[in-house]
Parts: sequence; structure tokens; C-alpha cells
Amino acid sequence: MRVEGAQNRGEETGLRYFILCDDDLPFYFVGPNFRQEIVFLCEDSRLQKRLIRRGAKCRCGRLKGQALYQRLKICSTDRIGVFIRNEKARSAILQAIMQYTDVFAITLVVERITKARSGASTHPRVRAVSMVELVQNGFINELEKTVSASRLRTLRSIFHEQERVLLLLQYDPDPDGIASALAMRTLLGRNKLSAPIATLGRVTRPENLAMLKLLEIEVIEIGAEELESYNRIVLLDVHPSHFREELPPVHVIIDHHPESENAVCLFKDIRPHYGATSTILQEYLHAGEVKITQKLATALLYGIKTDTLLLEREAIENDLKAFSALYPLANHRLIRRMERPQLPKEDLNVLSKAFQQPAIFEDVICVHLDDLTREDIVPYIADFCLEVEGIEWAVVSGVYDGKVVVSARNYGTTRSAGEMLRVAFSPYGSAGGHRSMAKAVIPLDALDAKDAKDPRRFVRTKFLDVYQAALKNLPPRSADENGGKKD
Ligand SMILES: [Mn+2]
Repeated sequence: MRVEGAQNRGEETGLRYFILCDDDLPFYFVGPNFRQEIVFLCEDSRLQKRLIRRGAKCRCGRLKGQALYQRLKICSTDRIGVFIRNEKARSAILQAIMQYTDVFAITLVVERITKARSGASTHPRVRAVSMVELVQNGFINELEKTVSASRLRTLRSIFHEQERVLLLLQYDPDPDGIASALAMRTLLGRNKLSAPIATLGRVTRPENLAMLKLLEIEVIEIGAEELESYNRIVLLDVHPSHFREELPPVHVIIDHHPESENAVCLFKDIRPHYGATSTILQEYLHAGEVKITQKLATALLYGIKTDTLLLEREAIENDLKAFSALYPLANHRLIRRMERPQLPKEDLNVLSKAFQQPAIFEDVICVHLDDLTREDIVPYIADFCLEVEGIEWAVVSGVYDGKVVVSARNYGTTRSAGEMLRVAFSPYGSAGGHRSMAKAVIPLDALDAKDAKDPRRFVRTKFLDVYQAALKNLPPRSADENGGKKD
């Protein structure tokens, strides 16, 4: 079974929400922002008229029959909430939905959770919520939680009776990946022996090493040949296409990077509009009502924080929600210690060299670093360069391990950084990313002799060509737009 990423807003994603009701109370539980996204279904034409008068979308028909569901073409991805007060009618309607549709997430509203929760939960497609939960969390959130709970069940079933599980991260794992792996291990109820966290590379960034040390997390370094010995391989915060090695089939992918090629696996949850993979995992933990320890909360909060630059970059409402849920559980003293890592002394040379020959063209700064011992210096400096006065774009390149690594950052106000790097560099290597942050990796031997000798000039020329072409397609910016962009 394949499960695609969950999205929250029906309007953006084509997801549909239905609430079956026998009075108008649920209308008030929904909240004004979401009322347009929901279709209410009822059996009473007077109730229908009343709801429509209030601005709701409402259809009338027999809720215990097949015809209405057929007419609406109810399908597996639709979210259904059942808000029927009469208990007998409620169970008959529930039966009808299960019989006539293949919806996999049904939220059943009950007065209070007593036996009803356990009773309803015996059916995997149904989750019961109480009126109190509905008031506290909102109808849409509860419908989404049911979807997550359903997915979580599928996800867990993949690991049933599988002895060796590997949680695999990118070559130089970052806090978002590490936290996601820790959360995944918790979701599966495993430990570091039955589900080790691994990389085919090495954790190098000092702040990430600090995270591992302070939270006592182990990331093992393994070779590609060892992958075969695991029964289940989970990729977190990374796609198969990231790897230079030929991977054996992976079983699960959970990530927020846009997919460049369609990977086949048992369970895939990719949400490119999310700021962090940690957010996706937090939603699973929440849906599974799994206890989040201080260590896990600290890791996840740090993961969201670093991937979204404290919720400023590429963050969506879900990231904010996850952040607020984790905040009271986390150890903030430890996070402060992780954020102020010690930079190795030898890096000072790289830094000082970087700023001796910056090239600035209009609002673009290009900085090149020659032979690096660490790849992560490149994005580190790119983040920093974006702080330079008047700069909207930072393009930082460096040579590491026979490759040119390029990091682009912008304030997300004009062209997509991912798209720009893709156009400029994909003929030579891998390139892509988000709207405000992107990366390219080009093997030196993919370049002709002249470019390979002068990667600084190569990167600058290629990027600026694309940048200038993009500018020509843009409408001229007005005077006041040129100021205060970075607020
Ligand atoms: Mn991430």
C-alpha cells in the first residue's frame, strides 16, 4: 500500500471534508476559516436550508443508503466526520459508510470517550473523538488526526516481525534528519539496537555533533554493502536520489524535499510544503498519542528550528503547530548550547579567505571557497552572506572531495532558488531545492578543463546568466519594493 503525503487545506490540495450531521452544532465547531472547505451531509431538508442560509455547503440524502455516497463519488482520500447524536442511527450510518465507501479515515464524534473509544477503535478505519476534544482542537484538526492515525497504523504494520530496521539519513546528517529518526524509532517502539540511526557519510557540522553529544544520540557510520543485512530500510529527510551508491530497495520514505524522481517503496510520505521532516513525525506521534520525552521533544524542536530558521523560512502552519506543541516539553538550556557550537580554529582561515574576493552584482553576492575539508562550510557561509546589506541572493560555492558544491539562499521574494540552480547546473550535476534555499553538486570531472581549473568563475557565470535571464522576465520593481525587503 502506498500512502501519499497528508495535506491540510482542501482548497490547495483537492482533499474533501464531509461532516454527517443531524443538527447544526458541528457548523459551529468548524470555525469560520474552514467552513467553505466542508460539505455537510444531512437527512433533513429543513436542516439543510438552515445550514445553507448560514453560508455552509450542504447536501441532503439518506445517510444509511448508498446513493448519496455514490453521487458524491466519496473516495479513499476523503475525510469524513460523523456527528450524529442518536446512537442507534450513528452506528447504522457508520456501517453504511464502511460498506459503501473505501474511506480510510472516519472520525466519529461521541459525547464523551468511555467505551466508545475502544469500541470504535476496533475498526481500523474509525477513530472516536469527544465533544470536548472537538471544541479544544477544532473539527478539521481532528479529521486530520484521524488520517495520521490511520497512516501510522499502516506504517507500523510494515515493521511487524521485522528484526533489523535501519533508519538511514543523508551523508552529513542534520538536526531535522536526526530528530526524525529518533521520533521514528519511538513510533516503532524500538531502541538503538533494533533500529539504529545510520549514515553512509559522517556527521561533521559542529552544532550537529553538539546535538548528538548533548542528547546522547548515536549515529553509526556504515558502508553501502551493509544495507543488505537489514530487513527494513527507512529514509528520513532524504530521497534515494540523494545517494551516490546504488541502494537496495528502501521500504519507507518520509521527507519534505520535493521528489525529483518517483521512488517506489511500501510507504511514502512526502510533503514538500512542510518546513521540516520533524513536523511530519511530530504529527504521527500526536496522532498515535505517543508520549514524547524531553530528549525527543528537544531534538524535534531543534530540528524544526534549524530547518526553518526559527520558523522564518519555508515554515507553514503545521510547523508552527508542531513547534508550539513541542516547546513546553523541550530542554531550552540544551538547545542554547547546541546553537552556539565551537567552530574549529582551522575554519577561520576558510572564512577569512571567503571574503577577500566576494563578487557583488546588484543584489547578488557570489563567494567561492577553495579546497574545503568540510562540505557544510558552504551552506554555513551562504546563510551568513544573506545578511550582507542590500543582498537578496547569496550564492556560495566550494570545492570538496573532487566536487563543486553550490549553496544558494534568497529571501524568497523573487525567483525560486531551487529552480534557478536547476536551470544553471543540472546539465553538469545534481541541483535543486526549495524556494529560498537550494544546492547543487557538480563533479569536477563533469566540467571541461577550463571550468574545472576555475570553478569560481564557472559558478558565477552560470548563475548570473540564469539570474539575468530571469530578471528580464520579471516586471520592473517599484521604488518602495526595493526598500525594506528583508523585514
Ligand atoms: Mn529537513
